[in-house]
Amino acid sequence: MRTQVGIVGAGPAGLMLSHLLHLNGIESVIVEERSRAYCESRVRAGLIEQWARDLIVKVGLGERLQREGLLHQGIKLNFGTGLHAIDFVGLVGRAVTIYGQQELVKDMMARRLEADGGRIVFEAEQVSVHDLDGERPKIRFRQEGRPDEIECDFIGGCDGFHGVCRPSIPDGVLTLHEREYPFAWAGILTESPPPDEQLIYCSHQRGFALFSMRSPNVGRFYVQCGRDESEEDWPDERMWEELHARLNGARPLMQGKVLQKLVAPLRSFAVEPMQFGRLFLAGDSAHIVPPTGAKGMNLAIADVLVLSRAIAEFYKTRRTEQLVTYSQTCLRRMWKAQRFSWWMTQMLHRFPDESSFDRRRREAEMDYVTSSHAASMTLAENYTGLPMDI
Ligand code: FAS
Ligand code: PHB
Repeated sequence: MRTQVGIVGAGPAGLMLSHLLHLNGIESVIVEERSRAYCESRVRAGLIEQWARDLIVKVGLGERLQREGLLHQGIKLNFGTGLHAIDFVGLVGRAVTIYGQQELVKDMMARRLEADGGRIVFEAEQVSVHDLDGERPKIRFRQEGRPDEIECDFIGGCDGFHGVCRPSIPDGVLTLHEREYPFAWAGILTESPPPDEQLIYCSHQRGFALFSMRSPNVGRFYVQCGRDESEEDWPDERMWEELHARLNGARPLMQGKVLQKLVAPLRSFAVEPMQFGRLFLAGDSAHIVPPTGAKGMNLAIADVLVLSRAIAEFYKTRRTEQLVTYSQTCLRRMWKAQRFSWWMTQMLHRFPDESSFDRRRREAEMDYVTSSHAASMTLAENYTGLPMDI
């Protein structure tokens, strides 16, 4: 099979890249190891930055998001002295949107496959990439036991943290940066109304907690837990007990049926450069941020916006400037998102070896962020998404 751009992975990065290329008249084929149903049911991100929302609407993917997404004008921090609102619109004139990642994936799948007749190879096995530093890179895979190959001009490595694209880059090319946090998040999706119409980030001596949502009747709640704990360690009773304790009576919390549960370790990870030959890494395949800043999916969309423009320039003019600067352009934004995500994580979580000095310092930081106009503006500016020309 031959196409212009071969893409590995049908997550937010791969699907958005394929769509943006299509809008530029560029052909692409996505190779995905899972089934369509699995990709559309994977519960992950839930928060979309202002520019990303505007882009999704602008490129014709926002019809359902505009109808069902929840527009949030701010968040609340809950610590020692109670609930503190951060008014994004008042501070920086921007908001965020709560809309499940799997809902966005469903919308993008429907557009690619049904509306635009795009190609996605699902349940591909033994996927591998080849000839990355040549003019004709290739994606090889097996489907229903039969070997197949896609020859292309460029490969979009959108296969997430555990994919094959990044590890296919020869040793010595990439520089890895990593920070593992001594805790994880235990999260539930539950048929109960969130305790507030806005997200509540809690910093409590028992640890961090987050009260997010997917709709006015479906809550998405997380608690900080031990890095080596698993879902089995978090039976529903214990989850609700900790959620009540860490909300600390700031709002009433109604319990409901737990629909889904996961435990996810927190890490900060990044590779430089995000490109090798004709392979361009985008999204979680190149960088992971702790979810405290809600940046992961937004960064994936930012990467492929830059990549789609660079590839469109190449096909229009054969000029390669934007392809050459792809990595440094994305890294600049990614490191600011890494900084903000680390900062939110260190301010709101209790570190196991934390001294009383560190605890008091964190409390002073939360007090400063919620009582200083300048400091809350900085949080609002980063949380709602640093500007991106769409
Ligand atoms: P993805 O991992 O989503 O997609 C990669 C795709 O590649 C998958 O479909 C996978 O099946 C496929 N694949 C993997 N290996 C393959 C192979 N060998 N061959 C073919 N296909 C392969 N981000 C936010 O912005 N906001 C949030 O609120 C937020 N909350 C989060 C909560 C949790 C618990 C977690 C775990 C993450 C959260 N994130 C959040 C981050 C998350 O959303 C990721 O950043 C986002 O999924 C990244 O998208 P992709 O880069 O497309 O990678
Ligand atoms: C979510 O809704 O899943 C969510 C929201 C904000 C975060 C992390 C996760 O910081």
